[in-house]
Amino acid sequence: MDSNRSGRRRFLQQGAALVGLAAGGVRPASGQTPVPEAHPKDIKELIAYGDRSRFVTSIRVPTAGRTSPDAFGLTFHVLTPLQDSVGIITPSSLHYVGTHRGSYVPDIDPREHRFMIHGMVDRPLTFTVEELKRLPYVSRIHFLECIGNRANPTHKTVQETHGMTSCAEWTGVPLSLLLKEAGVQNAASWIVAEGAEEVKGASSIPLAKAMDDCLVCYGQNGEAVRPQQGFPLRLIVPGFEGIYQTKYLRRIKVVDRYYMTYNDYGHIQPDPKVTALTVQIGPKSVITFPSGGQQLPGRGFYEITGLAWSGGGAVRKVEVSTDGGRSWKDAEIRGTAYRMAHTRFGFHWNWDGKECVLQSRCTDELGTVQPTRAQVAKFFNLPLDKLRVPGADNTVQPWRVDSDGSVHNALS
Ligand SMILES: Nc1nc2c(c(=O)[nH]1)N[C@H]1C(S)=C(S)[C@@H](COP(=O)(O)O)O[C@H]1N2
Ligand SMILES: [Mo]
Repeated sequence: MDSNRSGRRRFLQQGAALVGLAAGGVRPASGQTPVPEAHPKDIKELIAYGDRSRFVTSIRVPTAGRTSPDAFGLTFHVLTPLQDSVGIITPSSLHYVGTHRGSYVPDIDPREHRFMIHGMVDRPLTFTVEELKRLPYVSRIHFLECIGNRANPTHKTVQETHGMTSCAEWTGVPLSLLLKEAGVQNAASWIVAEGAEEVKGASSIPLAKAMDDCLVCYGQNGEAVRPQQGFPLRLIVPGFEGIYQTKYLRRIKVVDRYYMTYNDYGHIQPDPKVTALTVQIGPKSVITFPSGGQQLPGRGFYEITGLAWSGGGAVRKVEVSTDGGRSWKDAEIRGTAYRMAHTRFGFHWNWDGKECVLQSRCTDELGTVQPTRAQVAKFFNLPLDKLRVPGADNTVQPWRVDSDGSVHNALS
């Protein structure tokens, strides 16, 4: 904290220098398109549904090495441009899309859609979307993250290393309310949630979690859930990995055991140590500025900023290291640290123009600390060199700033 206070003092002293720096600007990272021509859309269209400025060109990109849609017209994971993110909400148009195993985006007429709760309940229930909307609802800010969101040495930008996580305000009916209405039988212990598309997104979820904080959502960031996020209904399972967040939700079966489904193929690991470290996302953070592919114009003051999140609840603390992990100092939480939500942090930094490595690590409300790759390698008894983290990868991401101001993935 002390260092941050003196950092702020220096910040004020350097006011004049800052004005000069701003003119230098920061080169945009990859994933940016050239500025399109003026008035690409009819003015009536823009009045009906607004667009961003044509000078703002940040876009999603497919997972490195893939194209989306692919040769078969199928969508693959596309990544959020975290390097351009501000605050904690991901605009719906930039939310990552985790359409796994190559499903088409279903085109569902909400008037035709039905959602059913059945299995070990006293009163099986079927809802239309309109009927669900008549029930009491809540809005909560939660992140989603795909288990495939693991940094590797070939990734250049933060979009490539961490772009399979996004955060939105989700609106819907608490699943507990619906389950209580259906009357869950005593012997029940799991639910299976199923989506409506051809390769069904089905997952087994503990009943305790279903009764705790899951939401059957029809709203995303103040409007209907987007088709790529599961229109007209999607399940939000706060803090659990992406595969549990069933899109196009059409059925929840209450059962008395874990059901193996298509989702489990290649997903559940035989090693209990690995499996224990999946399901609930561990504490994780990443610096979004400065990050790989960006260019600092010169030495002087910068505000290091990034995102932290955890499936274990709220982020309690974020620390930043500017010397390759030798020393760590507390960053400031910007805004509110919501439970199971992206949390923005900031850290005053004066760059002396020498090569250095920037890292962040977070601690959640359970007191769990984000590990380094070296710690994970030791835990699994694997060589650190070319480590592919088993299960969920929540390791510390190092960015190397070269003396010319260029920023690189320090894993490469
Ligand atoms: N119905 C359905 N739900 C699904 C999937 C799917 O393919 N079908 N993919 C899952 C996976 S693997 C992830 S990571 C998240 C991604 O959610 P998003 O596309 O809204 O970001 O949705 C999950 N829910
Ligand atoms: Mo995923």
